[in-house]
Amino acid sequence: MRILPEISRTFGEYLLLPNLTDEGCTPDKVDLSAPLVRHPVGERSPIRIATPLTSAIMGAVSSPQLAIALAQVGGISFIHQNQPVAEQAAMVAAVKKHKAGFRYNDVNIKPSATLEEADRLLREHDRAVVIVTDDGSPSGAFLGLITAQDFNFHRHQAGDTVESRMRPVAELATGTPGMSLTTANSLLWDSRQDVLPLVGDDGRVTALVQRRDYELHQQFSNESVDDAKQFRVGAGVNTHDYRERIPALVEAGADILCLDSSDGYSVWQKDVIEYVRKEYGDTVRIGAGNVVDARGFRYLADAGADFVKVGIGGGSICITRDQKGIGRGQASALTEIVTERDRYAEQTGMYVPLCSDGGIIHDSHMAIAFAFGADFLMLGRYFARFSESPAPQVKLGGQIVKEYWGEGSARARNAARYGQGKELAFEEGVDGYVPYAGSLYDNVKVTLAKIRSTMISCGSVNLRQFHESATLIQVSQQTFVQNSEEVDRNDRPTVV
Ligand code: RVP
Repeated sequence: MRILPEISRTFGEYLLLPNLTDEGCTPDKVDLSAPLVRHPVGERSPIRIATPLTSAIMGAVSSPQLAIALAQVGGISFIHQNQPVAEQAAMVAAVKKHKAGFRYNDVNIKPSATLEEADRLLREHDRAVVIVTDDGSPSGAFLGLITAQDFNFHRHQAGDTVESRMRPVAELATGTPGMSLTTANSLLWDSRQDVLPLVGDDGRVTALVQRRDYELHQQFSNESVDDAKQFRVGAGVNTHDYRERIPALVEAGADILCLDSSDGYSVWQKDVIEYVRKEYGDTVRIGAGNVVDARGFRYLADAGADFVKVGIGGGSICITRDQKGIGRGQASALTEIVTERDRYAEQTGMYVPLCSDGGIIHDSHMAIAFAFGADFLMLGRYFARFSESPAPQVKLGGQIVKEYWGEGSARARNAARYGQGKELAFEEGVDGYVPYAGSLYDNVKVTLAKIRSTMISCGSVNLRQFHESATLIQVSQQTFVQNSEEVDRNDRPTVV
């Protein structure tokens, strides 16, 4: 037995002291971009994100809808693994297909179909246009386009054919496969169409360029996209069915994987990383965790993890510390592991990014986590409150709330995450509510403005600088207790 000579501390126990703010230090100059995966010191990480926020690997948090919204504002989501392989892969594929400079032609209809069917397709797929092909399949011959503006059920019968209202190919501008996105966008705007189909010599549509995608790109210039301009998305994996799950996720287009475990300091995680390296080399990226000390970090970094996730027991819905007596204050865990990350970089020449996972209650805690040296954050409660999260929205005592449950709760029963075998013998999380907070776009904008403002006060225009120059001070016990009581009243999930 050994007892560490320190106290386990959380973010709320610290404040930042300002540093000199000079002329070059203005909010518009702050670069919040962060490396997502390991890279040689001095080189650029192969995957960077403009917004250093990721959404938790949780059923209540990361859906395709949330993943798309988060990628649009520059972050990345991790689709949860507590579901059958095919369902998780379908969620990943849904994100990858949603938007691209060149989008897949995936919503098609036959000319003989009814307007009612066209209307249903437009709504179900949230599209402005359905592509009409001779057999109604993506590989059929291109005949025309039908949009919501082409018919109105006050003027047209639901049973009228698509052919009676579609805009036929002869009247449409089209592009050719292989043309650049810039040329395609110019054609699109000149034609005043909502969509430009790229049509091959065989008369089939190979891809679409949509006006809406162009507008979104202008609005969110920080999007997380891959080389094909498709949104980036991550996916959780476990140490049990990885031989089946990982190939399916890779096939679905996942940009990055992450081992999902409450305790990642295990030989099982090393086995999974070795499997990935053997099967895919560096073409598949995988993060590992969670750990709370230097030994755990080094073990996973040596095993080849692309990033390491820090945090045990700090999640807002987590009761692991009560149930198992295991965990560590997030501030203490980060302090030790950040030192080890930097030592590891010096010794090996390899920088392994750190993700601080859980325990962010106020936006100010995000700045504190970065000040401690985190490269990027993973958040559950924060994202669960938004309209894009998959959790049901309900009214409770006159207040609108969203349901939010832990992966170790009886509701999620994510036994693989908690190493409890096939069934959860005891709970490690609660099932509760969080106040509904509106759209992700609006909230992330405000949160990032706060982080930028903190960094400006601390004289930093990028995270690396902030890591190096931030000065933290511990608050008194009395201040901490007062803050915690306030947090309990206002922000923590209300347990059912
Ligand atoms: P928070 O952002 O404080 O809500 O924490 C989210 C994190 O909590 C997740 O990313 C995960 O690491 C952890 N978690 C998820 N479920 C549970 C649980 O049931 N104990 N904990």
